[in-house]
Formats: sequence, structure tokens, C-alpha cells
Amino acid sequence: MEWWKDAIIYQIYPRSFQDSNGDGIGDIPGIISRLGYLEELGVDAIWLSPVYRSPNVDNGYDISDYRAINPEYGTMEDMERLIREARRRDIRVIMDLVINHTSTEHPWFQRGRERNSPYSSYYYWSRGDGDGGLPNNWTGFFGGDCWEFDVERCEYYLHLFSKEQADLNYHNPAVLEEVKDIMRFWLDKGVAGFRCDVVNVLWKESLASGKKRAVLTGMEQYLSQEGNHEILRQLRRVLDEYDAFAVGEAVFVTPDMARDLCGEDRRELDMVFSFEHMECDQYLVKWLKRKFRPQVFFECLSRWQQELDWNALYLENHDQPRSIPRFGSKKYWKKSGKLLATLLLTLRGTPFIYQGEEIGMTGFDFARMRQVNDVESRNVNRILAKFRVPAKLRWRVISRTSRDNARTPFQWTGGQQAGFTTGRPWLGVNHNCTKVNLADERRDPDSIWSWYRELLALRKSSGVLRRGDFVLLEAGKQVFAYRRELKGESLTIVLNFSDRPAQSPLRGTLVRSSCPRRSFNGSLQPWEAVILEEEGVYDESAGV
Ligand code: ISL
Ligand code: CA
Repeated sequence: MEWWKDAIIYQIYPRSFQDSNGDGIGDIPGIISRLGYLEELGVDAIWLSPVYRSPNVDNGYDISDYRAINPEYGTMEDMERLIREARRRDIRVIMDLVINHTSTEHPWFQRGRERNSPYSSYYYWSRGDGDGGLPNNWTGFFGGDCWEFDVERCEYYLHLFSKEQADLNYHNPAVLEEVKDIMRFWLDKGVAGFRCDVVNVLWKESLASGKKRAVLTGMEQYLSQEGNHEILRQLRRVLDEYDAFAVGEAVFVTPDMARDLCGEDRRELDMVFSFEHMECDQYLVKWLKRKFRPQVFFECLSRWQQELDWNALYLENHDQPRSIPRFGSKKYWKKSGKLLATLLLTLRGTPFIYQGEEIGMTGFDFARMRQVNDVESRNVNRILAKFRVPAKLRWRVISRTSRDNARTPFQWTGGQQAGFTTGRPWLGVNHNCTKVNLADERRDPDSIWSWYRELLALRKSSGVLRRGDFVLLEAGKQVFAYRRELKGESLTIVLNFSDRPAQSPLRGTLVRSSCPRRSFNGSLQPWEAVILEEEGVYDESAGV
């Protein structure tokens, strides 16, 4: 039924969305209490970051029981109520499916430590090279090597992420059967589908050492292998039993690789989250920031628009620092927030709004490492300290890139703890909640939030925006312009990514502008976004 092609999906990071019982931790009853808000905003589905039982080393991405709810978040009854209440409001629920690894507290891992247990080969165990060396030279996503010695079994196990997240071994067919059962368990409860975590690294072709790289040495053994495609095709059969949906998080993918994961003829995923546009402001690794170059960003986005029939569109999620300080301008906070909203909601694909993005949240305002929770940031801090990088420089790197930037509590109001909790929040609330908060923005017709709502409604009412083709008009140093076309109708979008005004050769009847104006004569204010209709004919002489 492809409902997801017309949908706008909202990502919830449950721990930081809404606390209901004053323990400082967001929870499922909290989410239920905000369904009215999500309905008012106009989203069609919510994707919940993991709510399964977990020791929370990686905030739920380390699962110890796939069929239980983390008691901090509520009960199974709460979850069932959420699904029900959401459905009543025509909002689908999508769960996070983390199947590359489990927590080392998962019973499979615990029992698998014994060699003659049926779970013995659910994970990658290896003795290493015999004289104290590791089994291979691979390096992990959170920095450092990716083998941990288990004293009980006297062997190393593989972990591409933290050492508390052991990689599952799909060479053992029982593992895939377990995953299928887990999917059916949740699909039977009425979830509409899954966001599949790091879904292109499941299959490790071999454990051979790899060519040394700046990031992820060894990736050629597991990045988008044929074995991985076979796994996805099997998962698709389960999804098809329920007409369910799947978006995959695909790391280090090129458009070619992405097409193989979600091309219509492939029968694997419906769409993928890719990363290239998130890498426009870095050298090699995310910790090495460089100045954001809008043109590189435009070219990247256009390439993905042109090369894939359908994209999962996002500018933020729980792993990425907030988009305004990154791609926009702190000085032009409101204007650049509106411009980024326009970008997200006018490209071809399914837009994913991350909680807080719709009010222009800007990351954390922490002053020191002690305030940071993210396991990745902590690992990196430790590694940098080992290499004697001074604390000040470490903090500079981490404060700009830490995933906690996206994880501070949602700013509902300008009051105590931003209305997130009556207790002490698990992660610090940004003090700018007095200025950036839903309560104020909802009252203000000129706010970022009001702009989101308006664009959501516009996209809903416009077949061109939902389904139209993408045609690139300009990817300049500061202006990004494109047309969406469907059956002879078209809309032109012009975005000025700069603190300076700009001039565009494009003309048309004004549909929307993020600045107050009645018509459009080609001049754009700083960070202005305009949507034009009909006569949006491009002047070829200006050159594209
Ligand atoms: O930036 C990255 C790669 O360029 C990483 O953030 C990577 O995409 C990410 O670590 C993978 O993300 C997913 O799996 C992790 C979990 O920590 C993340 O929160 C999740 O989104 C392990 O499950
Ligand atoms: Ca709580």
C-alpha cells in the first residue's frame, strides 16, 4: 500500500521526550500524553528509539530482552496502550529493530559463554592468535579495537560498537529465526514496521584482518555483503506477511549500495537513511570538523535525489548534533530553522522530523565532560586522553560532536526543567528553553514551529510535494534551488543558505516565503526560503 510515500514520520527518543512520573526519565505514558500534540503537528507515524529492556549502556541500543519493555519506560500494557491510542489518532508506530548486536546481558550471550550451550555460536567467538594478540585488526564504530576477552569462556567476542554490545553471528541460521520471531511478536501487537539499526553490516563474510583505515578497519569484510542482502530478503518475507514497513540505517553507503538495499525490485528495505550529507562538515571522521560548505551539501543532496527513486530524508536524529548550529546560523536562528524545515519538507522522499527539530532546539550547553552521558563520547574522550590530547582540545571536539547534543530533554515550556520532568532530568536541559520552547512557539504564528505546521499541511495538500520528481535548478555557493514536478504541475523551491542576501533568476507566483513578502522578484533575504508556483521558469542563460 506504500502509505509511507505520503507520510511524515516523527522520531521520538523516549528517554528525552516526556517524563510522566518525576523520575527524570522520559517514558511511554509521557509519550501517550503527547499524542495530541503529535496529531496537532500533523505527523503520520512515530518511530520510537528502542524501548526494550536494556542495561542502557547505549541507551537502549543494547537490548537484553526483545520482548520486554524497559521498566524505566513503563510496562507492556503501556506499550500496547500507546499503539492503540496512536492508531485512534491515525498515527502509526514504528519500532527500532537492533539486530546487529545484543547487550552482553542478553540470555543468549550469558548462556552462550558455555561452549556446549545451544547459544554457543550466536556470537562471534575467537581465541585470537594464541600469543595474546587479538583475533584480527578491526576497529569499531566508537573508536578502538572491537574484541573483548571473556574470562568465563576464555575467548574474545566481537563488538563493532561498545564492549557491552556483542555482534550476532548470522552464519548460525538460528539467529535469523530468532529475529523473525521477534518481528512477528511486535507486528502481532500492531506496530507498522521497523527502523532497522545499522542494517548493512549484519553479515561478516569472514574475520580476516583488513586494510588499515582511518575509520572501521575491516569494513570490507562486512559492509553490504551478499549475505547481508540474503538476510534482508528473508526479513522482507516476514514484513510482507503483515504489509509492514522497513527503513534501514545504512552506514557508509554510496547511492549504488543504497539502491541494492531499497530498490523496488530488490524486495529488501523500503528506504534507507544514508550519511553522506552528514559528512559535509567533517574530515574523514565525525570528530574532525571542518567548515560547512553549503555547495557540497547541495550537490550531495541532489545526487541522492537523482540517483535513488526514494530517500529517507533527515537532517537530525539522536546521533547527530542539531541542525541549526550545524547547517544554519545561530545568529539567524529562526530564519535558518525555517529554511532547514523547508528543505526537509520539500525534497522527494519520506521526511523524518526528530523531536525538538520542529522548535529549533540547538544542542547542549554543557561546560564539562562530567555532564555528558553518551557512551561514544566517553570512549572517544578516553582514547584521546590516552594519546595525551589536552583536556581543552578534547572538550572542543566532544562538545561539538557528541550525540548528547541531540538528546537533551524536549523543551515543552520555558519553566522548570522545560516542562520535561518535575524531578531531576537524566541529562541536562538546555538553559535556552526560556526562548526555545513549544509553549511560546505555539502561540507565535511566526515561529519555527508554526512554519513546520504550515509546511506539513502544505505537503499533505500537494501531490507535487509528496510524489513529484526532483529537478535540480541551482546548487551554488549559497543558493539551492530545485523544482518538484508531477503531471505538468510544478513547484520551485529557492533556499538562501547565507547570512548575506542573494539574487536568483527564478520567478513565479509566491506560494510561501519564510520572510514577510507578497511577491518574489528574485532577491532573497539572508536564510530566506521561498516556494514558487507556475511561472517558475528557469533562465537558462544563468547557467546551472
Ligand atoms: O556517525 C556514525 C557513522 O558515521 C555513527 O553514529 C553510526 O551511524 C552509528 O553509531 C550507528 O547508529 C546506530 O547504532 C548504534 C547506536 O549507538 C546508534 O544510536 C544507532 O543509531 C549502535 O546500535
Ligand atoms: Ca519517567
